[in-house]
Amino acid sequence: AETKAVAAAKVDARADKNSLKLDVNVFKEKIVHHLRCTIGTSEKKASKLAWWQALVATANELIFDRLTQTQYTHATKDTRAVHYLSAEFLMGRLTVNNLVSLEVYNTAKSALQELGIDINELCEEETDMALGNGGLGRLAACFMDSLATLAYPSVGYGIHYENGLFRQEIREGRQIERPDSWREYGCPWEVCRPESVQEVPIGGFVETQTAPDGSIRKVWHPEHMIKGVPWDIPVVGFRGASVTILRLWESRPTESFNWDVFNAGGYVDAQNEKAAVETISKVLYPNDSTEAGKMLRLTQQYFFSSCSLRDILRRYNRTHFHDYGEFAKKIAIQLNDTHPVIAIPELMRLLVDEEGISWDAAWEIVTEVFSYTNHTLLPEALEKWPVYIFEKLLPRHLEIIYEINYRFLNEVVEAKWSGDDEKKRKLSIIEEGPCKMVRMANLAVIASRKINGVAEIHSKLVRENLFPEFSTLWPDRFCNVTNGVTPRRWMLACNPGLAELYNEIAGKDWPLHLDSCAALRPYADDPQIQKRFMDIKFKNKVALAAEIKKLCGVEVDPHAMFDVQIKRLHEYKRQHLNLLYILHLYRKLLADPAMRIVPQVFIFGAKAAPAYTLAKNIIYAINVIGDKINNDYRIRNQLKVVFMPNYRVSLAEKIIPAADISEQISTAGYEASGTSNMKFSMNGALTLGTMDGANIEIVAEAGVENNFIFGMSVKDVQELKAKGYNPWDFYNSNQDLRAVVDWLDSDFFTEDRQALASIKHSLLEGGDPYMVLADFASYCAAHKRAEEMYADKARWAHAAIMNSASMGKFSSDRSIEDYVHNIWKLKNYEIKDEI
Ligand code: GL4
Repeated sequence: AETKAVAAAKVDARADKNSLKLDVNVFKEKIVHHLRCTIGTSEKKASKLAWWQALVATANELIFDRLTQTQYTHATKDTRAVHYLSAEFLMGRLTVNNLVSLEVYNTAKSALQELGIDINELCEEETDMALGNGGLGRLAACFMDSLATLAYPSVGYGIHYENGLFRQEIREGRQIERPDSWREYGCPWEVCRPESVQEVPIGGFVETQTAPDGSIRKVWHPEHMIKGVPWDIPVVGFRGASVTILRLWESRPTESFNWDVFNAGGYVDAQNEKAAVETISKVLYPNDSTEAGKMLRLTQQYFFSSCSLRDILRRYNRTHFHDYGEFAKKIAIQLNDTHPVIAIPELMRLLVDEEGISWDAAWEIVTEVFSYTNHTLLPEALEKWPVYIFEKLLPRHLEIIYEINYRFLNEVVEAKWSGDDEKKRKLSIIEEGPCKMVRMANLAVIASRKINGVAEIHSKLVRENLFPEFSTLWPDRFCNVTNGVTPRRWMLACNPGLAELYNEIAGKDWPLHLDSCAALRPYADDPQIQKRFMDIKFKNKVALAAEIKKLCGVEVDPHAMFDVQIKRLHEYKRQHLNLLYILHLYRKLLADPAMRIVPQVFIFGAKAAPAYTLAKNIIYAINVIGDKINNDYRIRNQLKVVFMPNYRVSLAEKIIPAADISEQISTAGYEASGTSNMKFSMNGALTLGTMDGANIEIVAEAGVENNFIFGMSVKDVQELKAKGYNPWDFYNSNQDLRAVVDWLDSDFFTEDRQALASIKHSLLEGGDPYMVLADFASYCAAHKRAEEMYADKARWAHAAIMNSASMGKFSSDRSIEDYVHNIWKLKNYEIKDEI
């Protein structure tokens, strides 16, 4: 029974919490209290960083209480939960979002103001959590936000990278990579959980033991044990609906680590081995949609998958005492791409070798529990691991994979296509050849209950082009879940002006029911609303112009059309197509000095994988061409080109609300979904794009007439490829195109003409793999339409409003509901203040 003192303390705590939410004075006192008692400084001395830390400590009072309530509810109800395994979570900054979700942003802002501090400046102190490369990692972060908001029992599992995606500096136009030590001085949002440490074996050999009864047992004698230390980052649902945990594993040497070496006086050697283990969670691989194929990468994948599974088993067994009869009822595991697919043989191993369950029973559990999301069709992204690496790191897992494969080929494939060795060769988990490989995607499909793509067109291509035989075999396993993004971060928090407009028109619940933004559509032609909407945009453009001045030293006019392409640099995304158009405009302006165009600012942000030379040359080209154009008085400021360095989540939050045009110009069939396309539309930018990925669904909602669609369709691309694509045909027959391509091979822009010429080379001799030249003419025509519409202010405002007000479908809440209903089968629970 609760003592009176405890009951009274609870009442106090609750009253405390409420006053903290509502009362500026109480909030002020709390911040100062934390500044003094948590951070250990005073108002006079405190740096901005210290003030920010005190602000976070104050928010954490509310967050941890909600977390406790959430976990209590889920534990007492013994809920079914989803476990989202992802090598990447691109969380960005948390402060504004958490304050908004806790509904204390305005209280905090006023409290700080009274203390003489600008909340915006404090929030700039936070380093982005950049534990991901791009869309795939950011999607995982949006999903965490929605899971918490919809209060579904869930855990995100990933890697606690010491260094996230590299910081990009631009020196003389070139990308330089710098380490991103985001938590060098600690991160106040994360909590270490020593009580949940795991130990993971690796390396060594497998011994086959035969029991007296003739039965065979496999015993793995690992070479090393790695300690996994969990760090928890609470994710706050909107209005505190629930608090979900993102659990990230850090690798450390075990206590017993190399005790022998140590005792033998090998202090230095022992330190080396220690460093080797710590390397596992040291750094995020900076490749988006290319596999690294390195031993360390597989070690990372195995390390975090194994720690996560052990954590899941530990929690399950707290109430089920090693009776696995209920396991598949309580547990769903989502594999975010092939990165965590090693979890499949690992769960088999844990169940069969360590828990003593029969193979068949274990396989039944495994195939009930796992589902797999595919995020790309690019062949260079489909992970394959050399068998020899497996033999070295995970010998027992390799045996299990062979067993899964043997049963699959001889039972399933044989039953369907008896005697068809070609089918077996194609569907096998093992790719034969001089270097035998393990195909992780095949393993994922064979073991998963559901396999989904991330947009309608992509899911169709997953079925028809990537896994045609598998989808014949198991048609019901394949499905689509179109991506979404959280409107809390990507509208409410980053675009307060627009949020206020929706509050008035759609009511304050629109961030929970994005469909309700459609209430703005009837006003799309109302001059007053148009003015209001475009004034909000203009204000955002003024703010971005200031940021551009600060970061790039370039003056841009906020009245100009802001045309934005921000995403990873990759040939399939075709930043160089954009660049060719810029050259084309520039050339026209130089040829006719009297010409007047709609003033335009082309804004780029992109990181290139450090080893991707052509991508780095494209960054260089954007910078040197931009430099030339920006300083050419002859064109009278009608054209500006800026490359904003170190593109990341927090920069996207400043750029997107200020965009007029969203460039989504991938070769059709290559961009699985795209997610920034959704963010831009929500914020009233018009899409200039191809019929690819989610663009197709976006324009279906917002109206093709309100966007600028161009270029080949997926079918066109396939047909042209089949017929034999020759870029020279386009080069030779289009004078404008030839002129700009040739311009790249000149010393007009830079002494280092090689770098720019390499782009021309890839487009001609290189065969133009992404058909840039084939889409050039149509791309120019789309720009022309955009320029014409921009000149008609009312028409433009109409289109901008229609885009913003039609994005209900692209809330990540809808995506999560799709996952829940079609795949995870979860129930959510209201989280009350119970404990
Ligand atoms: C990606 C896709 O390239 C991107 O289109 C998609 O939106 C994202 C999330 O599903 O996943 N796949 C890889 S790999 N990186 C991505 O960003």
